[in-house]
Amino acid sequence: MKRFILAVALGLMGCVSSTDEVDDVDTEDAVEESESAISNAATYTGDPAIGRLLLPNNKKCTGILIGRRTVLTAARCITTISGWTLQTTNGNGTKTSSTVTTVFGATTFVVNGTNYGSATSSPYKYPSTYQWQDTLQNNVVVATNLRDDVGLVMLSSDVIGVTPMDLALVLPTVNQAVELIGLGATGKDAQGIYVGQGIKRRTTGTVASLNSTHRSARVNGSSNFCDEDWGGGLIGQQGSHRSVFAVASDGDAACSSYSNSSYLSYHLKWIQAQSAGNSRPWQNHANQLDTDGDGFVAPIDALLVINFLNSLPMGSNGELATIPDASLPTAWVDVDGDGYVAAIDALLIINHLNGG
Ligand SMILES: [Ca+2]
Ligand SMILES: [Ca+2]
Repeated sequence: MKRFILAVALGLMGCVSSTDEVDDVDTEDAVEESESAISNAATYTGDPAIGRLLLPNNKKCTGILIGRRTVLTAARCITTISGWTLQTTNGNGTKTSSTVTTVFGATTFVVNGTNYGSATSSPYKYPSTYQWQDTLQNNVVVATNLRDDVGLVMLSSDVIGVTPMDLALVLPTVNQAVELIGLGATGKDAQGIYVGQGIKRRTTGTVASLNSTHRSARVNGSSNFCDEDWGGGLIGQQGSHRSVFAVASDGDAACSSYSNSSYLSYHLKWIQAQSAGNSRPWQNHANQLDTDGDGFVAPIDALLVINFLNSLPMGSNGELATIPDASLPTAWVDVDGDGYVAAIDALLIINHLNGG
């Protein structure tokens, strides 16, 4: 049955290819804001899907709308940690937690000027045995070992009028150009207190290195993610499509040396499952028919689905895999957003092309 449908799809592809011409126009740069730093930066008005999370106990973070009611953030924003063990000598050493507890309760996502309340459950991706460990140097926290610092806030209702952002399907790469966007602090005042939170800011940088143990990407720079930017986005280009590659996780206390962000392609299956299909990580939210994300619906978008289907091993049901590997698509091939790649995903594009 599957083979028959594919044959039909391929036949239709031939018709479409011969009749449709697609202009080869580069998509314009999606970001035309200044290159200002997150520290002491001008405000950034783009990316309405990136908003502020108001959490219990007056805690605040950044969140990114990735489904109509799914907000991506850092696990550290929606958990509490306790049972600290200090092992220090002359102010140097480690500080290790023993317990991680999910925060339940009133959480508000402020997006595009509107407040949305959350459901009571906030899944996070830390391993169940996770221990948070800070490194102390002269009594100052200078690094953490955050790992899989990925969390979701599920809203009680759909966000209206804001297109969710798309997740990158591939890992970031070293030297990749990225944007750092969040609503955190600009730095510290003379008393050492973080200031300037609550305003969206943007800076740019390049990925300095990847940590495969913590599954994070490091960006060095004198202006960087700062307090309350956690949960913000490390955003770059996958092909010609602007996508969220990683979630802001931690950095140096002065916000002027480095940051680490948990990359997301490893967690797409988890995100799909935890959001009950709401986030649809293998779907292009801006236009689900545009699987390569170049801004046009063209035969190549259907062909990418068909090629991926044909590359699946014998017996595969098309369910998208758990972790990045050779079997994962590098295009947003799940047109209907059900978490599987099937002939229907190609046919939806082909039918659109034939009808238009
Ligand atoms: Ca396309
Ligand atoms: Ca599908």
